[in-house]
Amino acid sequence: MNHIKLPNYLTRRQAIQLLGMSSIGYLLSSCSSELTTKVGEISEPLNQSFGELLIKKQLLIPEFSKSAIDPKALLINSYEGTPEIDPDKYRLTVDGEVKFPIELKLAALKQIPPASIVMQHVCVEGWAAIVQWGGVRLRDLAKMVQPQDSVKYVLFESADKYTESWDLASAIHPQTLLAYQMNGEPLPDDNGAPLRLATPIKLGYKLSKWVTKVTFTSQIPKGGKGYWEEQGYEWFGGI
Ligand SMILES: Nc1nc2c(c(=O)[nH]1)N[C@H]1C(S)=C(S)[C@@H](COP(=O)(O)O)O[C@H]1N2
Ligand SMILES: [Mo]
Repeated sequence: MNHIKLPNYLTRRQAIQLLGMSSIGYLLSSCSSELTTKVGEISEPLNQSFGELLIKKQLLIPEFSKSAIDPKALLINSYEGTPEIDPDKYRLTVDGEVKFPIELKLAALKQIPPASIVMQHVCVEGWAAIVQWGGVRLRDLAKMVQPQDSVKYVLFESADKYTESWDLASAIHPQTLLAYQMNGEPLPDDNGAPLRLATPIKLGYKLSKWVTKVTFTSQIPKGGKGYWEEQGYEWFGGI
């Protein structure tokens, strides 16, 4: 709409109505100060502290029914094969800008009240599958370590050196899990045992398998956006 000359007595909003543009079209094409406000609203959770986000009602994605689960549809997608992890020696580190960093054994993780979700896993390579995941809510781990107000992002490290970085709001969404169980069974090694990310709000490549470390931080380090993101995949990776 920047190429179209509009009478300058019209406000931008009236002009948009005249041109019949949707607000999203407006959002994408406008360069007014209203745009800054709108983008600000969209990225607002990034500026919200852990405490605020915890009490904020986050939109829940409807679950699929158990009968929709299709185990064969879930393909294995690993950039470098399955790493060997001794479950007895395994520890999950949760650290960063937090009040109480922790290291948890699997047995300790399994003492946290579990959550389950039946969701669609979507891989950008062109396949999708309905899967049930069971495990701990990442928000419950966050409550344990208590991120400081400076925190905006969460970094994930995996045993195969895969890395991920997320916005805090998505990480502590009530449906975001660190799963140790899949389709009613213990999580198979190839699918990320002993612990992997699962959530209906992010694409497959955001869902790190074999997670060993979760770091709450105010900054994503240079080169640390994520394994695929550093090669050009979109960072937010929302569904
Ligand atoms: N550590 C690690 N996590 C990973 C990957 C990987 O290569 N390494 N691949 C990602 C991609 S692209 C997808 S689609 C899913 C696949 O999960 P699945 O193998 O359990 O189907 O894992 C994601 N998490
Ligand atoms: Mo993927």
